[in-house]
Amino acid sequence: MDAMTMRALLFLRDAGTEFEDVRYPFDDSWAATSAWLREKGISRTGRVPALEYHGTILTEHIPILRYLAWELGEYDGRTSPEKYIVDAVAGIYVDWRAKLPETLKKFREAFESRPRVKEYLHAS
Ligand SMILES: N[C@@H](CCC(=O)N[C@@H](CS)C(=O)NCC(=O)O)C(=O)O
Repeated sequence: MDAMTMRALLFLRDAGTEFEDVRYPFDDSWAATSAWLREKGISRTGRVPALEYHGTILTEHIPILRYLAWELGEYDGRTSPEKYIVDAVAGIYVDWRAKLPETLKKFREAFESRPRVKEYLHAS
């Protein structure tokens, strides 16, 4: 399961909300599945996570979490300063998440360029 879907599922579990967990294989069949999800109106973007909540289709994991927080009356701040903190942390997370692939790529390159790792990788 991808990390974005995991966050939405953890949120639903923590909130004690009952839900049906439907998963799709992320393999060669994904392009057809994604088109089918769009066609059926299950996901507007053809991406996951997608949540149907009381008849409303929600995509984009952070807006899904915000929507659930508003609906449940939990997890969001109560005052403007509290709401600001929740939003600021979400903004920092979104920025961090956007840079993650690049960060992981750099980390992998640095790791794989270490002499012993290089030697191990090129053995056999
Ligand atoms: N901005 C979206 C991104 C969702 C996303 O990229 N989901 C991936 C799984 S982690 C996906 O559906 N990838 C398949 C695709 O892009 O066709 C969000 O925050 O929920």
